[in-house]
Amino acid sequence: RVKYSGKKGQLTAILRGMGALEPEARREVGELANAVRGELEAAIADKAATLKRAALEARLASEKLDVTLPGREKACGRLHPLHTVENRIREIFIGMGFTVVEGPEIESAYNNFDALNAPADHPSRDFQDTFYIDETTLLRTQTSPVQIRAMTGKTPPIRVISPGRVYRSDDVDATHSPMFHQVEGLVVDKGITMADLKGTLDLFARSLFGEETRPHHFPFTEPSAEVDVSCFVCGGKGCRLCKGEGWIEILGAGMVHPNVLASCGIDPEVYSGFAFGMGIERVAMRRYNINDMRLFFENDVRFLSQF
Ligand code: 2U9
Repeated sequence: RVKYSGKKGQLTAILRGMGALEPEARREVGELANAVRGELEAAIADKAATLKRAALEARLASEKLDVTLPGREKACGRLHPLHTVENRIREIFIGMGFTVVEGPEIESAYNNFDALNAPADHPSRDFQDTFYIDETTLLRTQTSPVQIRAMTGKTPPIRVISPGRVYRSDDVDATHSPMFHQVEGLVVDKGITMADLKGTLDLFARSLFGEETRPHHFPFTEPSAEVDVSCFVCGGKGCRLCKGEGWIEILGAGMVHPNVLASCGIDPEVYSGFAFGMGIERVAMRRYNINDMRLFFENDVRFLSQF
């Protein structure tokens, strides 16, 4: 292009020189020069297209993509089994009209013990059994104080559950940990009886574990109740984990003491209520047939990725 039609090109020189020619010769040279220019431009365009195609082919050859190769799998996180079980428990109670309430893990000894009618000499108040921050502040040993907060200054009906972490100065073994998870529940209204407690827990246990659930007689205190599940290691025959009993406690329950209602400003002559509490780790052990609580906290992905 530069050699023939550039500024100093040969064809350009001829076109420029045409002014000096006789009119006759100028017409002849003009026609010829125009024809040559047309052919030149066509040849240049053709060559440009060929070069462009060759460049594309070279690129396609060098950047070849094998679409039959297997894809690279994305590592995807998932819920911890304790969270899955907690979420399921939340769903079941929300379905029965309960509200979920949460509260602080650092609590006053008043909310954790006194408001719950725990006598001053109760063994769980001991410095050996509870993590105290100072004389009046502690790591909650149960989520009951959340319900004390939910009840104080409120007018029944009250239907709440409180899931969360709790702390007890226990030695670690297959069914104990100094930090574990609970869901507690509380219902206060006019005319609440043990029958409401039994119906609620029965529906809960059937929803969570299926129809092969049965009430189990708990003869030691009254009115109290306990929900046991057959041992997740021996299936009920009796072994070291269940201490030969074949059953493992997952939930305790009973009627709320009138003093507890009164300390929250609710008249026990008018209202009554029931409460229950369960350990989420033990529920999850039963659900997934896990024989050691420590597995939940070791964070071994080979264990966690199974859920
Ligand atoms: C208020 C009043 C009473 C909560 C309750 C239990 C019985 C119970 C244990 C089960 C296994 C704790 O996780 S565990 O170790 N819980 O036996 N908890 S009644 O009672 C309340 C709660 C709130 C205001």
